[in-house]
Amino acid sequence: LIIFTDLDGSLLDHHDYSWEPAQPWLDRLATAQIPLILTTSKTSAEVAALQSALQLTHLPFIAENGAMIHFPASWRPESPVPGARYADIRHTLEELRHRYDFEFRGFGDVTPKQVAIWTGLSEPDAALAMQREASEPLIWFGNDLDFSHFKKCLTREGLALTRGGRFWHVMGVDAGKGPAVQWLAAEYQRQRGKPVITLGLGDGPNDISMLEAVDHAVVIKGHHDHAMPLSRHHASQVFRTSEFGPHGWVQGLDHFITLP
Ligand code: 2M8
Ligand code: MG
Ligand code: MG
Repeated sequence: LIIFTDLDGSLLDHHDYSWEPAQPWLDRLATAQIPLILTTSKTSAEVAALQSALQLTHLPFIAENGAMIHFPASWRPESPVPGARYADIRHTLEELRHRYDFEFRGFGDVTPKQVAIWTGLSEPDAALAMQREASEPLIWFGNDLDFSHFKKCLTREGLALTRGGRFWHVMGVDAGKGPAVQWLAAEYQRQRGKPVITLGLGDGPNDISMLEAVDHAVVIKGHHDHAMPLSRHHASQVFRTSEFGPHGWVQGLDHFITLP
């Protein structure tokens, strides 16, 4: 078994980013040596810090909504991640804004103080969230008509939008949590020489491709009103939690896994 989990609004509380309710399950997974792969829109800098706090540094992780996959030092696979670079994404965004007067603000437009206000992160943590490599979170202030025009412009530039808990995220059209999860699951399978079973947990629209890529999916109740439709062609089961964040995360693992 391999577990892929979203962070904000899933393992971490949407408001205060704590994972306390999940600690007993984290301990159980560690004892049973079940890999827990952090799969998030956060930056590599943020995930590295969290991996240490969660004692998961021996495991790979997926950052920036699948645009970045990181391996522990003992792994030497070829990096599968192509895709857009942050500087190019920013360049495209600035050009589109200049040309069409689109009203949005990305992390690259503001100070750590502003990101801290938007997110509730401390300023040092906000600074880590701003160390982006391959995706840009933004807030859209314009109208719906302009937004669909904005989307079309991004498509023409080979970029796509996905929705996180608070932000829209701009990234390369081929990136996504789903493809990254598929790639890592295949790599585990290759290393182990036998099929692996996968379980995924997530609360937001940007988690849908991940939840569709795993065998068992936990849809954690989210602080948003986006429907979370899953087209279940391959997966065996979907469980939807009644609780938010880490409490829902615990419900999901209780539902699918029995461990001492
Ligand atoms: C951003 O991502 C969240 C995840 O769902 C969002 O869109 O609301 C990320 O850019 C991340 O780097 C940051 O830590 C997080 C803080 O809420 O916001
Ligand atoms: Mg989330
Ligand atoms: Mg996320």
